[in-house]
Amino acid sequence: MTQPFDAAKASAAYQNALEVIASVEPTIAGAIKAELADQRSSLKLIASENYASPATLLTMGNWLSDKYAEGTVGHRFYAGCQNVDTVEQTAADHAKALFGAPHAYVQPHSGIDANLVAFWAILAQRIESPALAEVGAKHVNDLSDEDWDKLRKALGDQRMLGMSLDAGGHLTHGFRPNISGKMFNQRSYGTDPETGLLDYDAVAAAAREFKPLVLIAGYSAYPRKVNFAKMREIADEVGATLMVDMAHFAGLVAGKVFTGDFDPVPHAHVTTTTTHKSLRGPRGGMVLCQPEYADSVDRGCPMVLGGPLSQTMAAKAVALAEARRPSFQTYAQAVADNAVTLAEGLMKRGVKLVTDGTENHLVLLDVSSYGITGRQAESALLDAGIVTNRNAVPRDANGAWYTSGVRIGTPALTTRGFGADEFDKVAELIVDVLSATTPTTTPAGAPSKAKYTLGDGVADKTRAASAELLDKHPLYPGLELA
Ligand code: DSN
Repeated sequence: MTQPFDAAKASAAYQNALEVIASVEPTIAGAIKAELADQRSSLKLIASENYASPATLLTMGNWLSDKYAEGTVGHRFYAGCQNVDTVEQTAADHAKALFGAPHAYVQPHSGIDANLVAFWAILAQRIESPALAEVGAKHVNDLSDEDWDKLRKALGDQRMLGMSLDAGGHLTHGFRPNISGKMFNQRSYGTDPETGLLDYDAVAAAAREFKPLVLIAGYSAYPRKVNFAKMREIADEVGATLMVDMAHFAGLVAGKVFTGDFDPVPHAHVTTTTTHKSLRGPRGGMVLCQPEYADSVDRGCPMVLGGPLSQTMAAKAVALAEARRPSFQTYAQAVADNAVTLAEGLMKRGVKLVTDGTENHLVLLDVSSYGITGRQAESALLDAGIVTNRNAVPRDANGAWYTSGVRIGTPALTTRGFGADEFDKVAELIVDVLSATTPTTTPAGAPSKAKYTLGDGVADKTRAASAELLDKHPLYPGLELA
């Protein structure tokens, strides 16, 4: 399911590029080659990773990188931006067409940056403060530095309601380690303690009580669909702006797996995403929004972003063009189908999954029944060549560092062409490793949360079985480097 490409041309392009790089700094050329070898030889199951196409990757290595272009299309703070205008407009046009969005802003350098742009736009658009009238301004965007001093005090206590971290929410949804937790007074909604599912009545009750300015929907570790029509009803009832962070599942939206009530774009006032996860583009971010937020969103640079990375915007345009092809819908459906196969394969072998299944691209394993932490599971799986990441489960007794969970996603291996048979085998390999992992004992006699032993020969046996699967579905087939 890799995006089709001309292997001979891609091989020549990369080989020549590496030789040019090696003539200046061979260590870097070596690291680039080694990364391809590593990616080819491991079972990549990190839910937020993927493999972009050679066309997308090659688009990032060129002279577009040398151009400054702060501002927006047709309104730049530098001369000579006509080609960057073409790039940015093309990417935005593809994004609008792909997602059916009235407006798209493709400059954010990452998901966090996209969220910052969105937060700024919502504050700028929504704040009605006596301080504005006091200084004779209609809009936050019109304030002078002096006005800001007054307004900062009057803006206090803006509220944000988002999913709790242990239910699968994201740090940028109002949590303290991120600026969003400082800009906003945050409250979280969790999931039902019995089912692990989002309880919309509980979200509505929290919204009625808390009256947030921003209701955030979206997640990085919740294995289910979200009904965005219901979330919008809740937002409307309490006068909140609905912001959806679809970073994880943008590929499922683009590929029409999530439609109707489950497609965030028509329901949210502002939708943010990264472009490199299930969407399979270059590393970066993007904001889609309703027309009334467009002017503030377009002020993202220089309000909260540095100058646009034109080479990355160009690669976004290429990846979005790929995602508009029918083959991407086949890919997205396979990502979701493979997640179901993986979930069933794990559950039939006795693994406990949060929510007892999946409706998207990821599954969240609760590994506590193996007597190990998420950290031990993550490390033991890595020893065996299976790349995952530990993740808290709801109400996690081991906290956010050691955790009791492991998050596993299907986008990357689906790009390699893995199907139901392969994902069932992957489930078997994961269970073999977890079953053979035992915590060591601390000097005080308690089980360690970090150290472990893995049964003799399990890592080698798993690597050999993985290699068979990986050989059957090579990454970038036909791409050869000397
Ligand atoms: N780091 C991304 C993830 O792995 O989900 C989200 O920020």
